[in-house]
Amino acid sequence: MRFGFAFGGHLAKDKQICVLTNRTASSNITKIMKPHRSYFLSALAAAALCSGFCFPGGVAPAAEKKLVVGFSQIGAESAWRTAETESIRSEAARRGIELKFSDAQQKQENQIKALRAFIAQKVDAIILAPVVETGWEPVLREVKRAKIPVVLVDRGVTVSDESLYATLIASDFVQEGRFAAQWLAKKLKGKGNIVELQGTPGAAPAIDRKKGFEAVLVKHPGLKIIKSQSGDFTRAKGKEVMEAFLKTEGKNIQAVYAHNDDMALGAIQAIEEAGMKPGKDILIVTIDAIKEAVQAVADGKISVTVECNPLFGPKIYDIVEKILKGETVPKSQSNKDELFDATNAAKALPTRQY
Ligand code: GYE
Repeated sequence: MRFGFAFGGHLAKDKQICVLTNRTASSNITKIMKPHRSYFLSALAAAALCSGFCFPGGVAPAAEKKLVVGFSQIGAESAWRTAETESIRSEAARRGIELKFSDAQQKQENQIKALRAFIAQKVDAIILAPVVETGWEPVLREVKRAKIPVVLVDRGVTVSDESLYATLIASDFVQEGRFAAQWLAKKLKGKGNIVELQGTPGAAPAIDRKKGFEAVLVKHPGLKIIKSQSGDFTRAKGKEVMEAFLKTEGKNIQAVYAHNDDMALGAIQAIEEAGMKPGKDILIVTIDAIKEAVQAVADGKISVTVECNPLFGPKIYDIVEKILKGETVPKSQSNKDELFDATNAAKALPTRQY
């Protein structure tokens, strides 16, 4: 007698095993299903079903247990993040995975609470988009003790023990910052005053995008960041901070470096309201490549937007499923991203997915 068991809606054909009695079933299964509870429960349920009534020479119906994943999302501060949420939610639905979604409204304390709730709910895996880099060790230790694997998405954490998470999937933020600076240095011929709109303080993309940008600036002493402040990755804050920059520096500003498109779009409004032309009087370089920003590049208002792909859904569940099967996955994986300027923005627009 053989049976298959279903995992996240997919039948794991390679895990078909012979079940003679309930006892042998359990012992076989324990070996094969390690290290995760969900496999174990699915298989036990299937074994119980089979011991009650077996189909002579046939295949017993598969016992299904839906894979349950908790997703602690940062918030909805940018169009990029909304696209990421949508990708992770829709792919869960497509695969028949039950997704427990929690929106932290940009607060780490809410994410810590969400993680504890996921432990109590005994989810099979946790996806965490950490708002800031530090302060995660205690709660990640609790998750580890509960034997729940954690997949970090889009932002990294700083921990002394890397076994506290299974893997990180993100973009290379330092490289994004470098690309933006290289493009600007070339355009301004190594000379000019820049104002910087930083992301959320303490967030990996804010730290690394600054680092990458400044690493290039060191080679161009004529290029200077004259003002730098956080706009929290939001359009409203980006506009507000840019208004303040314009008040104190005005025509002294040659370029804006925004850590994301939403802040750049806010800055455009501020520049226009001050009676200046974005893209002419003041150049704008930014990161994310959301559709609206690529459109602004095509319209000549943004000079360049460096892509940072938020469509993690398919990749993330491939990884979660691998981890739950006990397969090894790389500790970190980064996306391959492009850059959009006047040479390719208009052409790219019809196929932009976010
Ligand atoms: O650039 C920004 C968002 O963490 C990479 O967060 C992400 C950043 C993205 O709010 O738009």
